[in-house]
Amino acid sequence: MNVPKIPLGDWVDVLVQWITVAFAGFFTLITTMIESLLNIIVDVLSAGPPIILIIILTLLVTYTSRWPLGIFTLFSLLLIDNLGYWDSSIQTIAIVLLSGLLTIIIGIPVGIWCAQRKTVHRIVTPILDFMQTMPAFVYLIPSILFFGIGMVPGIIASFIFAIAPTIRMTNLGIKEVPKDLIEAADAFGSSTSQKLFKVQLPIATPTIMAGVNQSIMLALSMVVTASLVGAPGLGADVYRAVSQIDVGKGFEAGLSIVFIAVILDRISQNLRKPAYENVIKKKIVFSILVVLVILAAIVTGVTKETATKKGGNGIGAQTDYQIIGIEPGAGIMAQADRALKDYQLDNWQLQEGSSAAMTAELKKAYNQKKPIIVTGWAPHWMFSTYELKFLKDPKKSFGAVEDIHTIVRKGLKQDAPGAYTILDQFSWKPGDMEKVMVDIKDGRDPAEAAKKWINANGDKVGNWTKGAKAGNGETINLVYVAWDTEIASTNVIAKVLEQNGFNVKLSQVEVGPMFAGVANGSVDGMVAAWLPSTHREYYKQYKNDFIDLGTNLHGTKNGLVVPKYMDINSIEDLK
Ligand code: PBE
Repeated sequence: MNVPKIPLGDWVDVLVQWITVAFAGFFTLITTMIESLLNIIVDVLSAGPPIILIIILTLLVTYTSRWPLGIFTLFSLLLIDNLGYWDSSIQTIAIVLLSGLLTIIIGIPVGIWCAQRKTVHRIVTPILDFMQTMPAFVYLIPSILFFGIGMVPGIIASFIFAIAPTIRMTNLGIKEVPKDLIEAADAFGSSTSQKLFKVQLPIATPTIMAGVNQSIMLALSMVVTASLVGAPGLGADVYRAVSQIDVGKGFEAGLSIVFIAVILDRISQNLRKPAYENVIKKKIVFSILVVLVILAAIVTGVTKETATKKGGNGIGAQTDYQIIGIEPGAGIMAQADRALKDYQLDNWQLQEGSSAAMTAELKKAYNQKKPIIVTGWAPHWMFSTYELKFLKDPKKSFGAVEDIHTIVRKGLKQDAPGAYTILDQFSWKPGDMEKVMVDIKDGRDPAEAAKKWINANGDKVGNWTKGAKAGNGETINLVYVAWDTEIASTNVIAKVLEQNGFNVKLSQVEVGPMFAGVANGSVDGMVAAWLPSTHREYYKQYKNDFIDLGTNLHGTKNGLVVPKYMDINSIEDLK
């Protein structure tokens, strides 16, 4: 059939673009509100030394769910602290509590409304179905554009993902209230709100609480996903472990998530009917909790006043002392960390996220002429799209001009000599790569952009394929990381291999797995090793297990990048 593709994606793009601009003020307001709320929760939770919160949580779990679970809580929290995941855990708990709170504030009223009006129910149900089945990753994209990177888009995405059970269960709970009770209430002439608050809600509470409990668990399950857009906490620890293939750290952080899940689950499940209610009244326990929270808030308020402020109106204050980074495993992140130390930028924070989130942030700030500092590298389309500059790096924390190497698995030469030769002869210039990158950034499909460049550069491609034995449909597996540079190079070399008789499969992975995959022979090769500095650690770890075919591009550069309208020139100016 010859029906043209419906540009659904383009329409959504335009819509989101429009919303981003039209509601910019509104989004800033929400961002500030959520950020301050979250800061308050984090401050309250970390008011005293960890042991205080550990004891309080232990007592609370004991009270709601009996002493064996109390003991479990005590030991698991002590273990988390001992392993060094306490701060991350606090951040994770704060994120979950806040998204939980939002689901309650919004979810319960909507659920009630659904129960009271058939039409509302009919409209809301399919929306909920949609929200729950749309992969949660997808929400992260507009979230970044609306709310920037950091915890706010994470909270919003968790909220959307988690709210459904609260709405559904509230609706269900109220509908299941026995008819005769309602009739009795009606017979006594109660108003709708009397009926709701005195009869329906009390009876529906267990069901509603079951919904809230599920929502909290769903919010917790979002923490790893949310770390892709820079939400801090245990999720970020897990993500970091994955991208550096650090099994030990991954296990520790994962285990901490499990502990916190159990604790939050038991508290929220049994809060309504605590195990030891007959020993101490619920009211007393809640009052003590409220007093503690207020006390903690006062304590942190006071210490904050006296603490030395980061403040000032220099570049730090304008950018909130944040440097927008990319994937935690990227070499440039380790270099940026080193820069923070080399230049003694103790106040500054390197925000983890992804390359896509970084360029989205850059675009947003640039369009509003706001100050922003990102980890950037050349060649990159951002330099031809925006007016940007590298900050000078006199201490060479980011290394010097580098090369990109092609690396293949052992044995490829024997198994697919033609592909080996092509990969070995593959070599081009930063300008070439940038052309492909700009094309992709302008919306061309990567494979198409690669084909276009190949067609226009037959001479260069001819040199790569010279003397290579054509393939016989052998499969060649290439890996790459979703950096703009590597999306371009990998697609070009893949097309060339395809045109020479190979069946190329591309897999997008994190940087650690990319090196590990080639080293253990589960994939055939990659064209993305930045050397000698950027990927030094990965290279050192695996260099005996793969074959380095040498440089495919010379002249890359890493560093901190800012728009030209900012009037700083060197990393030293950040002090
Ligand atoms: N980069 C692009 C990568 C290598 C390619 C600079 C973001 C890194 O830092 O690991």
